[in-house]
Amino acid sequence: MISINSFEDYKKQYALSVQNPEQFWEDKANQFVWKKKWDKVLEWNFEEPDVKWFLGGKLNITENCLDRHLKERAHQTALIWEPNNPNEAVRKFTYKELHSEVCWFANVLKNNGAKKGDRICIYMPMVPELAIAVLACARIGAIHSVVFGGFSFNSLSDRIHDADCNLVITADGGFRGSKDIPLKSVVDEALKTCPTVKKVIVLERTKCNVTMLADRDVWWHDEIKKVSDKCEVEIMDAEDMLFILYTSGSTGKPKGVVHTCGGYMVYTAYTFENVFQYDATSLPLGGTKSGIFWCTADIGWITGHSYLVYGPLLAGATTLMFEGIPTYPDAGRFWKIIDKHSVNIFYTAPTAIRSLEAMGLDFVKPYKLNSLRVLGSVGEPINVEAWEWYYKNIGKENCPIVDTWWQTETGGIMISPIAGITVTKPGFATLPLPGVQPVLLDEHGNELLGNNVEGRLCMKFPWPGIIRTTYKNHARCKEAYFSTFKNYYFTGDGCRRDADGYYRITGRVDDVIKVSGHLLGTAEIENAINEHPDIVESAVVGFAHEIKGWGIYAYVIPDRERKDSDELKKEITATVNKFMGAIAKPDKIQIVSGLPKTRSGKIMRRILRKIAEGDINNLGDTSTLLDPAVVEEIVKGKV
Ligand code: 7RM
Repeated sequence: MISINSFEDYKKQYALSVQNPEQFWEDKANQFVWKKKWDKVLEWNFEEPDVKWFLGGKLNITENCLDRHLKERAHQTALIWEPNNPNEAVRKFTYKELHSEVCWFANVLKNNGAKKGDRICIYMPMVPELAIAVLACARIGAIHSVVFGGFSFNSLSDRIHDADCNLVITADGGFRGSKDIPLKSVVDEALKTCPTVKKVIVLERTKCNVTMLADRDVWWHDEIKKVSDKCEVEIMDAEDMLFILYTSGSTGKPKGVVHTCGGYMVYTAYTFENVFQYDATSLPLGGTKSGIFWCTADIGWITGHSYLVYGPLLAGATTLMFEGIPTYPDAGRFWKIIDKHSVNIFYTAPTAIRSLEAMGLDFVKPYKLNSLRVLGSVGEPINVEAWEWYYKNIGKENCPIVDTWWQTETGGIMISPIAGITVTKPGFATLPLPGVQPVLLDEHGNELLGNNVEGRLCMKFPWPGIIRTTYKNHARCKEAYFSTFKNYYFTGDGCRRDADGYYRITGRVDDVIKVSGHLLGTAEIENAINEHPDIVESAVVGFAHEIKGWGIYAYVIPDRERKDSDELKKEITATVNKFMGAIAKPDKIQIVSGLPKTRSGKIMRRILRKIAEGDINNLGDTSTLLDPAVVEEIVKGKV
C-alpha cells in the first residue's frame, strides 16, 4: 500500500523512520502474509557486520507474490511478455496462471532433486520462464543465482563454482536483436570445470542445435508433463537466504551478494509502491490495463530482480518483460512497446536514453506515448541533457522522472524522488527514502554535516534490504563495505549534498566502472585480457563515453614484438568476448611496453585514467615511478 501521498507525508514518515525505525518497518511488514510473526524487528551491528530483520518470522515470498493475490486479482494480468521479434505473439499470464506455472516448475525442480537450501544457477534469456524459474526456486526454498546471459563460460563457471550450485536452468539459446545467442553450449563449456552440477534443465527457445548429456540434461517441456500445479510453499525463516547475485568488485573475483527472504520482501515492495506511486488497490481488477509497469532491466541484474519480478508482483501489479533490445528492429522499439501495451510507468537506464536520443526524434514521433504517467532512471548518474530529452520527448513534460539511486547490495531504491511528490532537479537522485540514513564522509571518516558538502556516500543505519553477507566469505563483505569507515556501510560512490539538501551521485570512487549501466570490475576485465597467450600484463581504466557513460580503455603489454598490432587488438577483443562476454569488450586498446608503477610495483591507475581521458597536462608527480619514461611513451601512443 502506498503510504506517502504528499510531501508532508514524506517528511513525517522520514522523521518517524529515523526516530523509531523498528516501529516504522514493523508497520510495513504487517501488510504481508507471514506463517509466523517475528519475535524481534531488528538486531544489528556494522562491525561484524551482523544485520537481522524480523527475527523468528516465517514466510515464503512467493506466497506474497502470488497466492496472496488470488482472492482479489486472480484474473488480472501479472506478467506481459513482449518478444524480441515484434511479429511473434505476446504472452500474458494472469496471477492465477503465473501461480500455476510457478507451481509446475517448482515441482519439476523437486523431481530433479532440488531442495531447500540448494543453490541453483539460472542462465536464461529474457523469457517468462526466467521469472517462473526464479519464483519456483523461491517457492521451494532453493537459493537462486541468476547469471546474466551476456556473460560467457568463464564468468559463468566462476559463479557456479563459488556458489557450489548443483543444478543449472538454461535454454538452448536466446534472441537478442538480430542475433541468436547460444546459451546451452556456453553452459556445457562452463560445466567442464563444475563437477557439483548434477542436473541441467533446458528450455527450448531458439530451437538451435544442442547436445544433451544423458543423465544430466533434461528438457523443460518433458519434465513439466510429469508434474501437477499443486505445490505448497516451503516455510522460510525471515533471515534464510533468498538469492545470491554476483557483482563486480575491486578484485578480479565477483562477490556473491546475499539477500534474505523477509527484509528483501518488505523493502522491494515498499520502495516499488512508494517511489513509482503504484497503488494496485485503486485500479480496476480483472483487466490487463490496470497499471502497466515496465522495467527494461535484464533479470540478470539486481534491477530486474527487484523491479521486474519481486517488487511489482508483491504489489499485485502488472509487470512487462521485454526479450529484446532498444534498437531492434529499429530505434523506436521502446516507444512502440509503450503504445502497444499502454505502459503507464517506464523504468530504464541513462545509457539507453542517450543512445536513443542520438538516433534522432524521427524514431519517437510516430508514437503517442500518452499512457505514460511516471518515468524512471537507474544505474548511473543521468546527465542533465539526457534528463531533459527524456522529460520533454518521452514524458511530454507531463511525467515526473524518478532518478533512483541504489545498488545490488542495497536490495532496493535508497535515494530517489517520490513520483509526482518530490520536486525534482535534473541530475539529482534528490532525497533519501524513509528508513534510509545517508551520510557523507571525508577521507578520514569524519561526517560532513550541513549542506553544500561533497564526500563519500555511506549509510549509518540498516534498512531491511541491506546485504547480509557475501556468499561463503563473510570477511570479504566486511572488508568491502564495512571496513573503510568503521560503523558505516560504505557504498563506493562519491556524492554531493547541495544547498537544498538534495543528493547528487558523482560516480564510483573505486576500481569498478559502469559501462552501459553494467557494473564491471577493471581487474575482472584484466583477467580476461590476460587469458590471451601473448599478453604479459594489462591495466584497464574507464574513460567518459558519450553513450555508455563509461568506456573501457585497456593498456596491454605483449610478451614479444607483434608485427601486426591490429591483429593483436582483434585477438584481445575476441579473448575478452570469449572468457567474459561482449559487455566487457574494450573500446580502446593501447599496446605499451610498460606500465607506470610505483617502486613497490603498484600500477598508478590515476595516471592511466588521466591519459585515457586526454588530460595529459596534469599527470601529477611522476618522479616516484619506477620508470618515468614509460609515461611519455604511453602519452605519445594514446588511442
Ligand atoms: C541499481 C544498480 C550500483 C552503482 C552505484 C552507482 C551507480 C546506480 C544510480 C547510480 C547515479 C543513479 N545496481 N548508480 N543508480 N549513480 N545515479 N540513479 O545499478 O549494483 O549494478 O550498481 O550504480 O555508482 O554504486 S548496481
